[in-house]
Amino acid sequence: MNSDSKDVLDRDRWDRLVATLASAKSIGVVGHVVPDGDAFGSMIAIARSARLAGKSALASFEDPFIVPEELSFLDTSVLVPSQDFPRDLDVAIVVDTSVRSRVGDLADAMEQADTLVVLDHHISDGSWGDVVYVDASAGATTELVHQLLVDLGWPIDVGVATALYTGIVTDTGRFQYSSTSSRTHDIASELLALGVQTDVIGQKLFEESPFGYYEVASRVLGRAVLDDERAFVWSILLLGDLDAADLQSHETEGLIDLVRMARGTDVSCLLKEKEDGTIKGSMRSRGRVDVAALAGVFGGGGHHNAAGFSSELSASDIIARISDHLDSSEVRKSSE
Ligand SMILES: [Mn+2]
Repeated sequence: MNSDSKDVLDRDRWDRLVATLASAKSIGVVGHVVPDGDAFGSMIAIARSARLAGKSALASFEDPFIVPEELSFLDTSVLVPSQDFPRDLDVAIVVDTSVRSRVGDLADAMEQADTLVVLDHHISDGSWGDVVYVDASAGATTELVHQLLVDLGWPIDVGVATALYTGIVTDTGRFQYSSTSSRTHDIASELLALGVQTDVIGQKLFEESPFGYYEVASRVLGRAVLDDERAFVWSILLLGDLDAADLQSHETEGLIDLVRMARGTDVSCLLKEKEDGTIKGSMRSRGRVDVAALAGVFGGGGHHNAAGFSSELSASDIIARISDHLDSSEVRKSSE
């Protein structure tokens, strides 16, 4: 397919997306499990803007129904627990993932809606949803949501703008990852003009943690292993660490940003023990290695520079497999 016909296809998909939402009277937005700033931002921006436009709208996500303290400045009034998600909606829209299993039990309820919409910036096979729009060049799903709300002509007040900005500032690593584009900054500029308080948001998101986080961070950093040969650094968070520090698992999302700091490394991995006996892995790359492909080894996925997976293997087996793949030509090839 040449790029012109791909553009036409994308245009068609986008027009269908806009038309579907424009004609909907009731809309339910769903983010992926354990929503991050982009998922919460996308959910809340769409639901709040839709309400301001006179629609019936709400947002939800899989239990546990927790809004992390660092996102408590968002308009949480549009959020309902997953058991209250309606089954008679005109449109159900999933944001920040395209994968059915990533919304948990809500998938069944979503599929009862007249039209199931997917809006995302992760590469996927596009097999789920009636109306699917995926743009992997977007720095955050909220960049796409912003364009959507503009094209719909729905109101963007300071509450909507704050939600949109939150998705952008978190998913682009404060405007520094390679996914950050001039478009990212253009949108942020518009949002600031609408009254978004970047200093207040920045402090909540990036400059605060519970004191117990110090204990957990010290344990995880103390266990870090540097594999010089493979330019690989990794560590593990044990279940007991959280109890010892009285910390919830959703409060450990930023730990990978500490683990990935080691100079001279390309790839980092943080493993986390889960209650159900599985291990969750977060991976980061400085750009040479495609960690989405690496996460794919365990059935996970993500972006070139940030990806994740869940596994029933032991920690040592997981690290051995990652090491093998870092040695293999396959990963090297995708890194060139
Ligand atoms: Mn995202």
